[in-house]
Amino acid sequence: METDLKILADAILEGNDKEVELRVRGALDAGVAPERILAEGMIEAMREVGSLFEAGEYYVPEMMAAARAMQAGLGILRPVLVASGVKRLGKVLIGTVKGDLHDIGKNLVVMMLEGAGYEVVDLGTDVTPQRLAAAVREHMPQIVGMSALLTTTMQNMRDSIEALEDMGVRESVKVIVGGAPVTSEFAGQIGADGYAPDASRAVSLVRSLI
Ligand code: B1M
Repeated sequence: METDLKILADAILEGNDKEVELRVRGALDAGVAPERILAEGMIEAMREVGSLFEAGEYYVPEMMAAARAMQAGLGILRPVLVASGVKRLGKVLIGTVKGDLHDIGKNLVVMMLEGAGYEVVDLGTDVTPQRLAAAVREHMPQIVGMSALLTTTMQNMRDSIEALEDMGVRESVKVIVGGAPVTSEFAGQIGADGYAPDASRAVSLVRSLI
């Protein structure tokens, strides 16, 4: 099975979305746990994509192809991870911060939260602080989640928290943050209520905060 997950990872690296779909289906049919397919086949591959980009062996087009292939695989995993008909445990509003277009990690957090029974309002990517604050007013969630993948855009998390304060809604929500460059120290510095390093721990964090 390790070999199959390696073939899946290679298909993501090659940006071969059809092969990715085939391999994810195959692994599910063979009884491999979806969490394992995600962690060992797919997330691992994206880590490798990042290393190849850093090494100058991959450029943006390759990164985009890999991301597309990853999304294709997630499309197959989604119904398996997201349990249907579960009683909603609370509402989470989430988005990738202003200036940032990375959404694979955020989408995973959304899927895991939905799978755990939370209602999720997903604002997508490049969410300005003002849009976030207005959406909190409109949807009145218990939790606001922000994702950032760039060291430059993670600074916008602070601005977003300030926008929540300016709009008078900061006290009504708990703010959680995550994304590759984000740390719990950073979360503390910007006044967030919590940090999670990955999607499953984002679920535990939400559970502990609601
Ligand atoms: Co970009 N990119 N990218 N990229 N990209 C990174 C982030 C980078 C680290 C690559 C590298 O140099 N090694 C680097 C950032 C460097 C830095 O800031 N220090 C980088 C760069 C430089 C860029 C551009 C500037 C490149 C350019 O144009 N020259 C550009 C910026 C565009 C923009 O946003 N304005 C860019 C563009 C892109 C693509 C569009 C091509 C594509 C994104 C496609 C998409 O998302 N739809 C892309 C990709 C794919 C990556 C890498 C390779 C993979 C990201 C990913 O999906 N990882 C990435 C390298 C890397 O991260 N190793 C890279 C898999 C995903 C499951 O993990 O997102 O970390 P992650 O999410 C995890 C956790 O972080 C956590 O849970 C998730 C699941 O476990 N988590 C949360 C995430 N959000 C959370 C929120 C929470 C809690 C947990 O609570 C709310």
